[in-house]
Amino acid sequence: MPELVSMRTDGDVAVITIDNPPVNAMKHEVRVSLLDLVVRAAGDPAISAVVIACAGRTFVAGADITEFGQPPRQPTAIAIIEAIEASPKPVVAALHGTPLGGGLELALGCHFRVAAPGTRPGLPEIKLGIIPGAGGTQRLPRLVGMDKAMAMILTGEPISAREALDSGLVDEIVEGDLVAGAIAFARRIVAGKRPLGLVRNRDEKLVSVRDIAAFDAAAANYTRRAKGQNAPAAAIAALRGAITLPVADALKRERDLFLELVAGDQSKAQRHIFFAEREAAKVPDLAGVKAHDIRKAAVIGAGTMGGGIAMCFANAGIPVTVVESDDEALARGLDTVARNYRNTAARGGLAADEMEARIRRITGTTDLAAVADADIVIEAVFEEMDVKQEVFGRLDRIVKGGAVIASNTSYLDIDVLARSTARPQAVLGMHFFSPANVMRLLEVVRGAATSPETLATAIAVGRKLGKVPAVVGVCHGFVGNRMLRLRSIEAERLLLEGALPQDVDAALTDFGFPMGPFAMADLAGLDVGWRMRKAQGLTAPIADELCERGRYGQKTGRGFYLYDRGSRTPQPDPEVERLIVDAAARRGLARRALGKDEMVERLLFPMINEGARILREGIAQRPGDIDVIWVYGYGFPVYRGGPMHYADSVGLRYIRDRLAAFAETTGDERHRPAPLLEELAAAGKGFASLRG
Ligand code: 3H9
Repeated sequence: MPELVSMRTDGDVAVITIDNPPVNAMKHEVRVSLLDLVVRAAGDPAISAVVIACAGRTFVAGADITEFGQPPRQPTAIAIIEAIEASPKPVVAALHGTPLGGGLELALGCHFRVAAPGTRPGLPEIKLGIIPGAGGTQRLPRLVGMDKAMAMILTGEPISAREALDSGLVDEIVEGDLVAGAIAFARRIVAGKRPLGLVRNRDEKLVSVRDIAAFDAAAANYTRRAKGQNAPAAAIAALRGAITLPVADALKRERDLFLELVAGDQSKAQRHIFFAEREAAKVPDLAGVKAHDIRKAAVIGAGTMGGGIAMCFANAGIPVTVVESDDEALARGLDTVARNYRNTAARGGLAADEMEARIRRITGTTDLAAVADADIVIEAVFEEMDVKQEVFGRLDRIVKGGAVIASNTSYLDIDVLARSTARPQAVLGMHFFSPANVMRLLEVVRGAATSPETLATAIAVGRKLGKVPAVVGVCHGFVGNRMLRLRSIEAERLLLEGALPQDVDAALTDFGFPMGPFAMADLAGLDVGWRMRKAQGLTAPIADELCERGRYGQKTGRGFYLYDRGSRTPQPDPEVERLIVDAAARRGLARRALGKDEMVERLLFPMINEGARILREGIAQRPGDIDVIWVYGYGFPVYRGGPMHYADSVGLRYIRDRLAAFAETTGDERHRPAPLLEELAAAGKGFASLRG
């Protein structure tokens, strides 16, 4: 086995190589060896410069996240950076891949940085609910300026190699052999006797931001969007230190803030999602199964979902044919897609030539025969079983052998659809979320007959489209919508019991959801849910009555709320209040004041209970899969880790007892604690204990 960290010499240049696949995370053993070799090279009279490089696909992509939550072990990354800074010889970081987090901080501690083209450096700690903890908030603004550093640290997004060069983050882009280029660079430094300034002591880019008011105004742009989260405010506090404190004090402050966050619940929840996201697409019996190559795709239906799905393929560089039944609907769908692209380009999110290329990758037709050579066909027609069955039957006669035939249905039975074809093994569900080109979740629905190759291909395609695929089984509404249904029922009940739409929505937005259920329903269009309920023989007392009055939500200017012309801001409507009060009176219900905490429990605990049933039925493989589905598809606050992780943090005994109490008062059998929840609560365990 190769050593985790090794050193070789090239003349008088020492090359230290880290080799800890897959991403060269700086686990404890790596830190021990790296420190040892840095000190050795610094003290070796035969060595005049040092290069730190990595084997494999990337320079160090950060601290080893699995070590967080355990007591810190010496040496920390800080000790290594201090040893580098104390080195009398130039230390050059040779960057490639994704130098992230602690990896980039290590590079920032070096005297110089060179990078391969295509390198994408960044400080993504904020996505894990923490801040850089090894000097990133101090050294990065000193190199690239405060504005850019703030953007990188507060969004967590990496930058390109070009931007890194232009902003001063790296000193040179090396074409060709990176390590050879880094060695040559180091030799030039030695030969030119360039002084070894430390990044921590550079101040020239901070002089202009001593204006605290301007700093605070820029910071507010980021923290405003981060309600409820601790890390963004901490990141700002640490960055502020760069312009208000001596560097040693600012570094200490950053470290204290980092340690506090890393020990906190929010980071724990976000780390859970980081790993759950990667696990959700893993299916034990798929090991070794090869996904088919996807070179050409087809989407049936040019409506909102169909158009959005086509954009996903076009964005990923895959040509896609969109099929509609008539010319007018096709033109409307393609126009919407083109408008979406133009809007993105106008906002600066896409270069004009790239926009054109993406639009060109989408071809429209009314001839279903055009999908004959597609490697994957995704059906996104009207949500009705007979319509879809008919489409599947026709596709079966046209689509080439070996292609995947997927349905974007959000609740219909995939097995019934599969039986409309003579190749049920090629059929599965690929449930995108609206807007499909934006939302990251992809529920991949495995039917009873779906073959391993079909499933592996759908997962691989999902990844290629930049989605987070989560594999689920067949049941009405799959995982996400099946749980959502419980929440919707409860939200309506709360109205009858005494709340108003704005109260219920505020309870959930305060909890951290971007939107409450009623504002969300207005946005989606109340008629959509109404039609689905009617098809399934279901009712929703208030929503149904609003629809009967022609109040379909934002599109009609009235729904659960009122909307001023052209506005998307919901305003409470006295007519809705009267409607609710009357509906409650007709049912003989005495309305009462409901507290926010009570509403949150009433909305979320029945969903968690349903999650327990879903797990017992094997519809979801793991609790983390349900969490990923809710975070990426339904806006569950990531810093609470998804419903099942949240349930564990609240305690399953408490949830069981509350559900039992709800069942007594509502008489709703679905509130009875699910057997799995009962068992875990009785054993004093959480859902996390179900992991193998
Ligand atoms: C930090 O550095 C704090 C410092 O400021 C303070 C102290 C120094 N640790 O994503 P992939 C695993 S915080 C442990 O599928 P890709 C991952 O779970 C850290 N494991 O590959 C997966 O395992 P498996 C800041 C890690 O090519 C495998 O590697 N850094 C880590 O699509 C492959 O990952 C970050 O937040 C890690 N740091 O994407 C970077 N990273 O195969 C987090 C990955 O068993 N990582 N794994 O499922 C990423 O963003 C992506 O993994 C990366 C590669 C872009 C690097």
